[in-house]
Amino acid sequence: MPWWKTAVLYQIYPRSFLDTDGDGIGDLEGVRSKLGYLRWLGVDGVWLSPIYRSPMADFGYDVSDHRDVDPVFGDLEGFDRLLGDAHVRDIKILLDWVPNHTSDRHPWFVDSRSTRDSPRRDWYFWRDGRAGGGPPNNWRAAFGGGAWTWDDATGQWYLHLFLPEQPDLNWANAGVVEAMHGVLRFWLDRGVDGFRADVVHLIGKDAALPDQPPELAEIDLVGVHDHPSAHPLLRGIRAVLDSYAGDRVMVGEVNLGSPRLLVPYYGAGDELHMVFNFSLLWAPWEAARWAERIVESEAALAAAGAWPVWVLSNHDTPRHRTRYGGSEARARVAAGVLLTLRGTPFLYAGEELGLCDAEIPEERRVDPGRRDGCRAPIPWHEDPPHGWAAEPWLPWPPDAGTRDAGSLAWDEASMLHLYRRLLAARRRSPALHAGSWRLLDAPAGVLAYERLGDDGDRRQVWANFGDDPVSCRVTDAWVVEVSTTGRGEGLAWDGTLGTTDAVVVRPGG
Ligand code: TEU
Repeated sequence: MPWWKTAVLYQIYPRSFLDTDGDGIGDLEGVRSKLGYLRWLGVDGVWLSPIYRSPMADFGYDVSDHRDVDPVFGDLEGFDRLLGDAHVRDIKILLDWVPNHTSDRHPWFVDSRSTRDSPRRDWYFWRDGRAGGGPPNNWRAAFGGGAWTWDDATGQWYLHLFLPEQPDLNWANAGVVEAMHGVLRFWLDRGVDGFRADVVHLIGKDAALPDQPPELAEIDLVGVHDHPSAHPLLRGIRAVLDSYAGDRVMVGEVNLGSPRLLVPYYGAGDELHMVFNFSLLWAPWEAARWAERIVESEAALAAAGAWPVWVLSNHDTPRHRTRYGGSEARARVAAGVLLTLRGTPFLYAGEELGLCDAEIPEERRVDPGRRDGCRAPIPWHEDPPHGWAAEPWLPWPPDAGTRDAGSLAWDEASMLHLYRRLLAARRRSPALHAGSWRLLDAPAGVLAYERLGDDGDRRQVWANFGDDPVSCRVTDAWVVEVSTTGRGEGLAWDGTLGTTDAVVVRPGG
């Protein structure tokens, strides 16, 4: 199996991870200094949110130079040191590739907007307004308002599905394709192991840019735009990665609402290697809903031979412990499920510490999408500034002085050690990192499933989402390999589960 099918990957939002140069903003040296921690934790690779030169209107998702590191994070030599040290520790590095749009300060857009005759005019979407005035169509932008901005200098509108500072690239233009493939090659030549592709489904657009139908006219396109022209473009992108040795991988962010809509983005194994499945991230805290969504995902993806990807938190959504009402017990059960499903799980830095979102006073908010809470800095030591070289750009999350990595590393009963035990159990079990998945009958409020490895390795996971203890009917003799409460590990399992409690069990007795 290629490395990315058995791996557990870990998203780092660099500006919130660790500041080493005293500007209160995380940097690449901070990431490099924690590679030993990541190895100790047991993750196999890192996805770095954008580190490129950017005016930071959308904190790096508005790229003004794809081939350079923004000075706030460091420089290219510093990146090469990070990559080299990661590879020494057998940790892979994925960069965040932002194909749908650039910054309005990118030289390409500056050229494109300079005159209607610019050779790069068609690299972006420029259109006259409607006959009666107003923008060319009814599209809405993801951070509010319309998706078009008027440019006085050349008397046309330009398209931006996000901020006006993020003009959309026109992937029907061969120059754009060549230039963005060149960006991939620049980093692949440097040795990166792959990419997370930002809203990659949006690069396929109908050149006529037709109005959204009335029922979709009030929402932005991110969650509903699904155009077939994306697929030949993705085949071209995949061909670039496949021209490199070493199983270079691309995981796509495709924000469509159901797993069956994600399957086409794998192509016939010639488009994206992986596509984020957000169905558990969007699920309420109910065992039956989780079971339904896992079954639905398995049915859709397995039929197409598409490799599943699971995630509960990222830099765009409230952290899952916050979503679960602040319950650490629920976050522990969620980790027990996330790290034992079939496919590749992605962790979001800080979830192993059981962090909740930070409370952000209005005057401290800086994100256009009001996502600051889940981007709070990661605490490493108990005393402020918690291992950072200066007070950080955002407020600390709750309990930063007790939920810091240093304090939890000393507490074997902590969430951090639970993640480490789950990662170790996954790594040593072919059933967990490569086996099949099937749902088991279970009492109400309990999600249960079995994993089977080709070599006969076998595990079962029993997760009680409910607030009452429950007794499950088990047939064979089982030993508790991991318990989210820590109780009974290494002992025979009698089928009982406590309140909000999960176990990973292996045969034996
Ligand atoms: O996110 C796309 C996306 O789904 C989010 O923008 C979502 O619409 C928003 O968070 C709702 O508040 C990707 C990146 O992950 C995000 O950080 C960027 O802001 C966005 O694309 C534009 O590049």
